[in-house]
Amino acid sequence: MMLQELEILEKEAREAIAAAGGLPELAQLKVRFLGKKGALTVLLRGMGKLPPEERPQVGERANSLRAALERMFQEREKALKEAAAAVRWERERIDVTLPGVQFNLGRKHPLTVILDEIKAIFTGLGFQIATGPEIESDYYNFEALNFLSDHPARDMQDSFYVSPQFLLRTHTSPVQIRAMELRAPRLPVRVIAPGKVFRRDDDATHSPMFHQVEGLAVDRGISFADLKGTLLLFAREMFGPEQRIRLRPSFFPFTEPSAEVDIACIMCGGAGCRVCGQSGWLEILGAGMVHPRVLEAGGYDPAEVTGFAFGMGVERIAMLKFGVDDLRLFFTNDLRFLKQFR
Ligand code: 2NM
Repeated sequence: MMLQELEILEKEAREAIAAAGGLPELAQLKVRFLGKKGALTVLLRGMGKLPPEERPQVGERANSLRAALERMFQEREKALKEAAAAVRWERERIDVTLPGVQFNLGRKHPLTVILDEIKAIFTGLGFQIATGPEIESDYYNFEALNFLSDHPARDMQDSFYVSPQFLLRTHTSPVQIRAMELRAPRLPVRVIAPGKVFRRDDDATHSPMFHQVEGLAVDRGISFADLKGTLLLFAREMFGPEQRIRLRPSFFPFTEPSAEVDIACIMCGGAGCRVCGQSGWLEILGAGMVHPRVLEAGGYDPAEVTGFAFGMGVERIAMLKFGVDDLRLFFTNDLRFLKQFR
């Protein structure tokens, strides 16, 4: 009778263990069949009512059933754990042979490349970098720079005025005036002013916004030779150690004397070609000795100090160095163009 009950219990347990869908369910079944108040324990308590000769056989059967069920629980637990791990692996595994996520590295704009190079050359010579507002007063943009009140550059047609007194700066020279004002009467002054400037033209060779770097050195005894030496060194660092320059007389309101500075053509080396219009020379800079009235506007006494100044267009230098023939390419942001520069 009792053996029969054990048999039924075994069948019931086997089926329940096989059907258990998860570990919590399996743990519950273990309590139900093998726990202190479980089915097997309850059955064994009834052994006392058996005739003594039947007890060993039933006891043996009960013990082996307990061992068999414990083994089944263990195996089922292992199988459920493995199944769960396999599911997790399928869901989380990383296929390292898959192509990576493509991301495009940015890079410097070609004008920034050139601007950074120019800055490095002049900071290496002891110049400091000065910046100032892009909207300037008539005073800083023209008056302090010795432009006469009827100078054509002051014309509404040539500049972007935002009011009768204020305009988008047409050069970075006003930054030099501000730098002198801040530093006077201390010496020396050695600054470069890089930045955006604005003029009212727009064609293949002129953009309404372009970039300039202007330089200024003020001290006792600064000479035109200091200017020439500085510009020659710049040309050689920028265009190669053999680079030659030449200076031609010119005129600017803010310098006297003034000069246009050429470098030997970087295409033909001076022989004459299409790039230099057969002249062998390329104009890259304007320069001169700072006008006494400009030194005065900056807070310096022109009887005590002299200074040189120069200015260059960043786009022009970038076009020459990179062989770009249309200025507008720098501003249309076509990636096919921009990706060609390091
Ligand atoms: C140029 C050419 C010559 C220049 C002058 C000054 C200042 F403010 F110090 F007077 N800064 N830059 C200068 C001189 C700029 O650009 C073609």
